Amino acid sequence: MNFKNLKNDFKSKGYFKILNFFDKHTIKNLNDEIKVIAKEKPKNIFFYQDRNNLIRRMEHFYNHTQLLDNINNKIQITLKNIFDKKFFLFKDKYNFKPPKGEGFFPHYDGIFNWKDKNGKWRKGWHEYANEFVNVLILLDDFNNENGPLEISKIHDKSFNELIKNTKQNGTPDLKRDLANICQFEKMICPSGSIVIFSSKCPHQSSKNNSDKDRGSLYYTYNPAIYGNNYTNYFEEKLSSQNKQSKSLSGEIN
Ligand SMILES: O=C(O)CCC(=O)C(=O)O
Repeated sequence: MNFKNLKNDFKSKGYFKILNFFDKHTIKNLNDEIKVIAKEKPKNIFFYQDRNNLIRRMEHFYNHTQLLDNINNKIQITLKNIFDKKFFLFKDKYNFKPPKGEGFFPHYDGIFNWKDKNGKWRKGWHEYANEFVNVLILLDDFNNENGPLEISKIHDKSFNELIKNTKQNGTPDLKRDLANICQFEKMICPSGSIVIFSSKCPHQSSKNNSDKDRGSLYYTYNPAIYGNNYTNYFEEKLSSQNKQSKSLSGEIN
């Protein structure tokens, strides 16, 4: 792995992929553990459904098993090697994409306004930090049929500028005319690969048109200079008055 090249790719495009970062045995164990969690639905793990009542997401689980925690530790070390600075885990999510599971409209991550429990308007994720790095761990192969993640070049601007590019409806979805001029690259990679991308990269995906589940694990980090926000973020998300579900709102194609 050439850390310098990866850092340069991130600087110019806002994303890069590392193929086969985790071995197949680890991926199988992860898939098995996630199946058990999804079945047992522990109380402190949060589950979200789409408008077709399919379970599409779970959050707040990284310390539920030793393996999930080890994955986080390994990624933190890798981020430090690539970016020469320490990162804290900001949030974790697992996206379920069953056959016919809908895609995601083009969006940034964390660029939306939300009302806190006292009725005060707050600035998306940027209440907690000004830089976020998403790490996607592919738990299944991503191919043309199963609605792979698609990423476009970073819009490296401030929250106040980026929010003007969004629909400003409580989601970070991009305005249609802007989304139309983004050039999205499909992340076609084998399971075990990881994709590292800035939250300021527009990204989208289409419906899962295959007959198999497609799972993806996302760990999002902020540089350590912004502190450890994991607990605070989830507490405030739960008590937020903004109940608009981020992007589980419809297929795009
Ligand atoms: O898993 C996908 O299809 C895309 C996920 C995504 O864009 C998100 O969760 O922000």
